[in-house]
Amino acid sequence: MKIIRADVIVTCPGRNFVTLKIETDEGIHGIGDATLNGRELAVASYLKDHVCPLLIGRDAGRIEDTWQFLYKGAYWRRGPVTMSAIAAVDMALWDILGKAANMPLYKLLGGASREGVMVYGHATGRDIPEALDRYAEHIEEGYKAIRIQCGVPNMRSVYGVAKGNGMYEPATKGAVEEQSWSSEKYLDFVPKLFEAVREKFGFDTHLLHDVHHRLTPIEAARLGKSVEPYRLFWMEDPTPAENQAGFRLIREHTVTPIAVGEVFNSIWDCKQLIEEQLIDYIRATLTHAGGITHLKRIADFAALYQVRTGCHGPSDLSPVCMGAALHFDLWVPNFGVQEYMGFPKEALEVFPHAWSFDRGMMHPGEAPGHGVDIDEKLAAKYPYDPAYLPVARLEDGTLWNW
Ligand code: EZ4
Ligand code: CO
Repeated sequence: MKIIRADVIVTCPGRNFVTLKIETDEGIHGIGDATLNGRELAVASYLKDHVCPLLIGRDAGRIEDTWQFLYKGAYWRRGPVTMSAIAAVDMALWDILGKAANMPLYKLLGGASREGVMVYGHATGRDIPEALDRYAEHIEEGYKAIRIQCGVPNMRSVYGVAKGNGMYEPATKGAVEEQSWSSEKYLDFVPKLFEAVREKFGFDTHLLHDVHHRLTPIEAARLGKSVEPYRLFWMEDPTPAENQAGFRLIREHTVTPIAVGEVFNSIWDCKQLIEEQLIDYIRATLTHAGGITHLKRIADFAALYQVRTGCHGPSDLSPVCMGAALHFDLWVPNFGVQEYMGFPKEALEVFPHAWSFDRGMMHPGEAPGHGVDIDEKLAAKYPYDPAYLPVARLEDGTLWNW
């Protein structure tokens, strides 16, 4: 089966998504997600201008060889743009293989390791009472794992809190939003949030929290230690992870589990973190970390060290990534949890999908391939709408980690 066409579709049904569609001479097509929030057109161009022409005439079934060809053949290895582009090709080819075999992707990977995929939702509030209300709603909906984020008193803005009553969306149109940050205020406040959750709801739900790279290693160590009585499922991205050895400092001081890696794009970003058992969950995703072929490699390596998966699943990864991720999650033996933020209604219409949600558990469905398609006519109605992720500044104006 030969590849005869490869097209990039950029669409904004509620938010921007980049999709690669690969067609074969046997009439089977597959799609892959290539969305890199705030830098979408760089990946679209990488695919359109540099990768699509190379795909024409290739055997659609040689997935591993195509991955190696695009990775090694670029000479310039790794990086989010390159790896998201390779991921989209990889996802589309696995989709084609599944359709050709008339099998859902999870069966091709080795079959289901569990009945369903535990996902965590986001409970966010401007203050503790509001955050607790959202937490209660998630319990009502059946969620077994819930992330909580909350406004910090006397801080102008904070990560992860929805602006109105709608969905949380960090990217803004036009200018880059400048947020303010104080590690001192946050560190004083956030243990009270977890205390309130455990006091009100007990320990029956998994409690998660995203620090979003804001602390230094020693501050993260202090946070982890101070919240041990609330038994977090994980504390996510406590400090930026370019320096993997920095996590030793956190690990020496606390047993609060650590999840890292939503911005990672290759196994090399987490090699030391995993090998030295400095983390408990690896958050690398299909779209940003080289697709199924590469995430499989990361997960298998992580399994040797009892590190489990916790794939990133924000609304800025498309429903295509969500579908493929659920197949991956259903199979991967060392599964931990999957993030699920939900999608704008228009996005769910543009991407017809086989996956389903039921009381905090998801299933990829039984459709051949990854089970997600794109309605190109509908997609064309939502033209690209540039948006940027925010930045964070300390109260004296110093640019910080967002
Ligand atoms: O801020 O995907 O855990 N989830 C997150 C996300 C990220 C966005 C950035 O595009 O940290 O909400
Ligand atoms: Co995060």
